[in-house]
Amino acid sequence: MKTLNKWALMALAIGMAFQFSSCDKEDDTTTDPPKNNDALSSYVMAGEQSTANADVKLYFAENAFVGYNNVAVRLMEPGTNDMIENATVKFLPMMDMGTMMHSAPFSNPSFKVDMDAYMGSSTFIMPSGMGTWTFSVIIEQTGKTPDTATFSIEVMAKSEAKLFNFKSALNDDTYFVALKEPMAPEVGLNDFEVMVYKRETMMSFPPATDLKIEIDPEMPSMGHGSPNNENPIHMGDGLYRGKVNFTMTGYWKVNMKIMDAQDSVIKSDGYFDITFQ
Ligand SMILES: [Cu+2]
Repeated sequence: MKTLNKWALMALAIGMAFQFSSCDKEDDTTTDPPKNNDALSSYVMAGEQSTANADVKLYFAENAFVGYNNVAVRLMEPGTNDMIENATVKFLPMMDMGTMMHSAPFSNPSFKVDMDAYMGSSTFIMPSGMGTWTFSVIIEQTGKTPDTATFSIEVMAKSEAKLFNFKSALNDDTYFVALKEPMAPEVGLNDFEVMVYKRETMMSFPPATDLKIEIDPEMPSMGHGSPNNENPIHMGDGLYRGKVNFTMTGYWKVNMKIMDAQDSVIKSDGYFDITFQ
């Protein structure tokens, strides 16, 4: 794969050099990237499989982990490099724990031209080891029988948790909170984004869209917080976006208080640990 990319890049570079020298005054912006290029080059391929109607490639933004994962799928006509761009693609993550099975929060993908791929998400709620994960890609194409490609995947837990769950202080409702941003924190104001899902059943985890969240970052080792934070507000589909201000590098604990639509506190001591240098 690496070698292939290198050769592809080299071929591209040679092609561009040739174009440059052979045209005296074309505009110097490059042309659109070729189809099947490397918009997913930073992604990790988790597997490839052929179904009756498609060759399926599954990618994660990085090795699958407990938390919010960006997921990409490419579909090719069987045995070719011809991209299928107009299918309806659905996901189904599933964990088999021996005595029981459960799914996870996810969002079905849609085709994104700039990525040449179907882009969606999956929020894994447990690491492999406590059971085994599969990730199914369901493909529907007009006039064809629906196809499913099921991949075995490994889900690891990061050393600093990117997900916590809690039971409401008011009832038995269980929620999952996944940190989406910052993934590469910097000193200063960072986007702070979490996805919140409610567990309806072991197979259904819809977005929680009516919560209020307050954040309060602190540096426990130094006993200070920071000014100018912005509480995350709901943007749609369970995404809450605000700003967190990290005034220096090191270990921060971002405390979270979560309220329901009636302003009753359902979680008073949620938090994410975020360490960066
Ligand atoms: Cu599990």
